[in-house]
Amino acid sequence: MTRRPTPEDRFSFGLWTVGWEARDQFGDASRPPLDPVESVHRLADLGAWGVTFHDDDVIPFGSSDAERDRILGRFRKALDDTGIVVEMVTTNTFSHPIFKDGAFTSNNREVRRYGLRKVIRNVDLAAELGAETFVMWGGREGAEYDGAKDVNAALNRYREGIDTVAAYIKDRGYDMRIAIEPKPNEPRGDILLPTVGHALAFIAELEHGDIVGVNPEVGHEQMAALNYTTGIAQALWAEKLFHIDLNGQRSIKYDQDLAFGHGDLLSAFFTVDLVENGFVGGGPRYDGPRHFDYKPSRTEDMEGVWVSAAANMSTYLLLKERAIAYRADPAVQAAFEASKVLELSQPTLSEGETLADLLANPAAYEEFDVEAVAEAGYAFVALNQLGVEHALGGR
Ligand code: GLT
Ligand code: MN
Ligand code: MN
Repeated sequence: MTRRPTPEDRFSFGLWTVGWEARDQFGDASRPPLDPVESVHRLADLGAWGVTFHDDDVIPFGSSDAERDRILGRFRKALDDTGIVVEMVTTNTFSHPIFKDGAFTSNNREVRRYGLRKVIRNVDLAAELGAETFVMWGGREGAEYDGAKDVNAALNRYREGIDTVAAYIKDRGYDMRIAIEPKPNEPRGDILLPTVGHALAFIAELEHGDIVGVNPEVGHEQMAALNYTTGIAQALWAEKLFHIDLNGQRSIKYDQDLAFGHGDLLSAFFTVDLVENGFVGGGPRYDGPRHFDYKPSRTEDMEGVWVSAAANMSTYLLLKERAIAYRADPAVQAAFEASKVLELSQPTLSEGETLADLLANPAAYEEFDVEAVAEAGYAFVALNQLGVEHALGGR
């Protein structure tokens, strides 16, 4: 790999990423199980800073309390030995068949109550390990058939579930925020809160929405032909970008979870540009972990798993160098000016100007030379070409 990260880069990985045994809908596992303790050590050796996990990634579903304590003891030792932090924890409410119709929105009330208990138990573990973010990916919260789910009731139950967890976090005084991860479909035919926009609208309806934000994943937006960079931009604008899942996706198809940059590379460049440099005209910044949620392809052996983990970080660092050079280039600054990108930060009405003033101003309308202004181009292609040239290392 051409770039080696350090913990200062704050790269983190889900243990389910490198630990994926590559079992898919059509084939058996192509790799052996990976001990989470080994993953922690290998990721630390590669220069990662943190890990994230589902309860079941570390403690197999159904473990006794004694077994759980023993496993967590070993796991904590690996964290202590390597300095790896647990920045985020999430709950598996999708693998076991009990959750086949969802957890918080299952039609079966007993399942919802069980799901809530599983999540709350995991919030305590997350707090013990110092995680600042608690992700909720409701992969099974949805339906295949429109008649099978009362969406009004489902959203009420979703709200009840998340508000209950958020209230618990506050009650216990945990320094933790919830991040909802949207996804349009897969494994359910349709998943509730399918996009960043749906999730933001949902959060606005919560009682404890102040500690609830989003964890958008590159591929999940791109599966729906949406623009990831624009999605996280709106989440930032709403001050709700609590976490990010970086990976790669090549157009509208099943969720590929490719390594970061192995899908739409130019989109990845502008994602890194936004994360590292912020909005061109200033505004809220993302300062959370750079978290990778990818799957080492089924074709890879164990060596390929670690090569792919390093690839995510190397690509990110390369794009970060390019994005910094892009913003620093006087030609790019001039192109922003020529394209009026910076003018968009100016309020449409002047300070103190009222709508009545605008209505009474002939220069704004009656005398405004619509044809002349309409004739001028915005030179966006020239600006974008500078982005492409920087991304390719050509400048
Ligand atoms: C699952 C999903 C991911 C989510 C994880 C968190 S689990 O692998 O595909 O996108 O981030 O629950
Ligand atoms: Mn995914
Ligand atoms: Mn994800």
